[in-house]
Amino acid sequence: MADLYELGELFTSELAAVNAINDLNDLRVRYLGKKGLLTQKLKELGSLPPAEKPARGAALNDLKVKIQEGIAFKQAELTTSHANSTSLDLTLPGHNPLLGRRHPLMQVEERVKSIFRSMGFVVETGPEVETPYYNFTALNTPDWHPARDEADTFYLNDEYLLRTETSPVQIRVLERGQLPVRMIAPGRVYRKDKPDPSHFPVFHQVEGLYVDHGVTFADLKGTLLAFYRSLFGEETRIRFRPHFFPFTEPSAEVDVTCFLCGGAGCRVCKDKGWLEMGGSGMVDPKVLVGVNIDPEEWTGFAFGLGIERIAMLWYGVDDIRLFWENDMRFLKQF
Ligand code: 2NL
Repeated sequence: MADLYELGELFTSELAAVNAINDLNDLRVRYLGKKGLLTQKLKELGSLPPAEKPARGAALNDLKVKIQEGIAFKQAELTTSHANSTSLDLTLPGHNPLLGRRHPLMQVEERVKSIFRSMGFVVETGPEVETPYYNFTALNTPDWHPARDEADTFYLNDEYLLRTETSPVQIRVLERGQLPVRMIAPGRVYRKDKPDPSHFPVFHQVEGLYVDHGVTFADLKGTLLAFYRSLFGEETRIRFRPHFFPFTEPSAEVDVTCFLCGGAGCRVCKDKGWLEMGGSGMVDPKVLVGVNIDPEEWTGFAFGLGIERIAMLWYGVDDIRLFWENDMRFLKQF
């Protein structure tokens, strides 16, 4: 039976070398065709002495099954897997999947949050759909104030509006009655502004609030100075210009020395040397009374800054609408 063993081995090695359907068909004919190698052995069976026939017949049948199965298996392999029928072409250009990254506005927001966290501020969030009470009344904004006008604020109905600042988050935190409070509230805010290079009806703010025993304007100045030095560099200076907000008294706008020229004047600061950064002030006692906090016992400072403004100055983006177009050519640059 050694000849059958050798035929089986020959088949196995020939089958392994087959890589195309045509070659497989040739192989099938070579073994199982009318004049095939196995077919000849089967024909010879008849001329054997009767005593040898059963064992020889069984061995031939085993080999036939092995060859048929081998061919069927190879055929399935060749017809289902292209990788096995075509060789790997290493000269083809590779796939180049796009790498995701954070939106530039979120990169700036993360930087701002991280600096304030390092100074002990807790990040708080709240609803973007608000009530006129949390958005205006609790912030000492009178009924007649133009900010309440339908021309400036998105009202959903008589009861609800899209928040115009993140201050309502701070009111909700103060309402919990757990003092002191040292928090920032980042998030989207909405105003009915016609889109132009510096306006868009949705944008991002970070507001900060610190209420404790004996908080003064000096704490406000020191906190914002430390923040802007961390953000723009340790040489940065700041200045406060008197202003008015319904929710703070006194109030001030904050300027920082230009991070590009350091105050000498350049294209970033439009030759002014200073960049306007946002508003701030001491929390108006009326706001504290409104959330059941005694202004004789507690005082606080608050501030607000715009994320788009920082991102546009920092990255040199001259049109705020670019942040909302989600054009990959723009977003890839950050
Ligand atoms: C700006 C002005 C400001 C505040 C926001 C605030 C919040 C509470 C109480 C008092 Cl709960 N004030 N927020 C105060 C001053 C200015 O934002 O120019 N934002 C970009």
